[in-house]
Amino acid sequence: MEQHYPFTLPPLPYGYDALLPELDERTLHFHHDKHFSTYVENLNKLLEKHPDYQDWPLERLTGDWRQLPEDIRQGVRNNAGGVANHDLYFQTLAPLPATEPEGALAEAVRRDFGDLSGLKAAMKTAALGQFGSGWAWLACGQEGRLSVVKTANQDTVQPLIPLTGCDVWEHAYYLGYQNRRGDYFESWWRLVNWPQLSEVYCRLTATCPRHP
Ligand code: MN3
Repeated sequence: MEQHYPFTLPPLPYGYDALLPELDERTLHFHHDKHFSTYVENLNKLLEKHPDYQDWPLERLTGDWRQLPEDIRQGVRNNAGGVANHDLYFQTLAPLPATEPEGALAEAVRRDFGDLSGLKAAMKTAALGQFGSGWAWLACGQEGRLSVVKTANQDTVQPLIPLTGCDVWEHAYYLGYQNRRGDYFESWWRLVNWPQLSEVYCRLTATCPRHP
């Protein structure tokens, strides 16, 4: 999200019923229009009285929150993270049918995880192993190295670049799955927009096929 204060809520990139049966309309409505929206509103409220930081892009707020004045430091950490993480979450899901990594990303998955089921297993372990609220991420590091990491609350994976993340806060799945985080993970996995991630990965690593 290339933005600075005042932040605005990006629209859901598909219909509220587009991810059925994996994610239901009510879950998407609450998750996007209430939870995501609240992070945006809270972040704006925090920065309202601090003009010095209003030109900081989101990536700087999430990366450099330690440099902020004490009265807004923790709030910006939580809410700028919430904005960045949810923006990526909704942008990197897509309606069924399920897809798979392509091109350079497919090769990187084989190199770093053996195969797609190896990556899925690592992601599931991270998603189920995150105690309490947080995220499991597929992230890109130096030289395009892929890794799976988990973060607590709304912390980001910086300085790694997140390709996609599974939100394991209960608000992401409780209406549809109650306490069954593993079932939610399986549904989330089927919705990952691999063609889009593949495109992002090849741009990050400058391995895109050249078009004449
Ligand atoms: Mn969430």
